[in-house]
Amino acid sequence: MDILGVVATALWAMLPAYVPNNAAVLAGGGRPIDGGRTMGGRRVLGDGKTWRGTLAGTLAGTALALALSAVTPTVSDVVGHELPRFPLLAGLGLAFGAMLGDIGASFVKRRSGRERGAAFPGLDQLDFVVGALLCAFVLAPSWFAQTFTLPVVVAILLVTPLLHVVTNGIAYLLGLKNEPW
Ligand code: CTP
Ligand code: K
Ligand code: MG
Repeated sequence: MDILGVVATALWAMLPAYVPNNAAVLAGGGRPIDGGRTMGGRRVLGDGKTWRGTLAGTLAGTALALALSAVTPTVSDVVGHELPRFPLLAGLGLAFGAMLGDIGASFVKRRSGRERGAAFPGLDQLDFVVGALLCAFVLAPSWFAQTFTLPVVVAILLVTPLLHVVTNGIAYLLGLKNEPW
């Protein structure tokens, strides 16, 4: 596979993992997952991780995966490269895993004394990637093995932080997010 094919596959396969965090920003609010509980004097997760945001993000990413599957042949023709379809469990794994990774990062941030919204460079850009890949591996192992070859994973790890910085910067400028990360 040439480098464009690798990057196209990486971006396409991760779309269901990119969308959940943004959907959560739009839909978030309401009851926090940790119910306000603390651990060692700090919130377990904080007010930024809500049931509604998590559900909305998971549904949005899963729905996107199903929609992408429907247009995979067309888009593959346009791109000139055979892109993967998403079985339901693959889409669900990527979307829910992205949310879980983000939640895990908030747990780590609170334990390290960072308040809600504080930046944690590196973790902020890759938490959801690690969560999405792990969850997809667990829920759809054979699809995972076919799709995420080593070059594709390397491309994901290189391109995602750039995309994350750009999309969050835009969300901040549009007034949708309180911080540009
Ligand atoms: N959000 C949500 N539920 C989630 C993830 C995000 O409701 N599982 C919403 C919240 O309104 C949150 C916003 O999306 O404030 C931005 O998400 P994020 O930057 O991940 O949260 P922060 O508020 O920055 O909190 P943290 O420091 O814990 O990351
Ligand atoms: K985050
Ligand atoms: Mg934040």
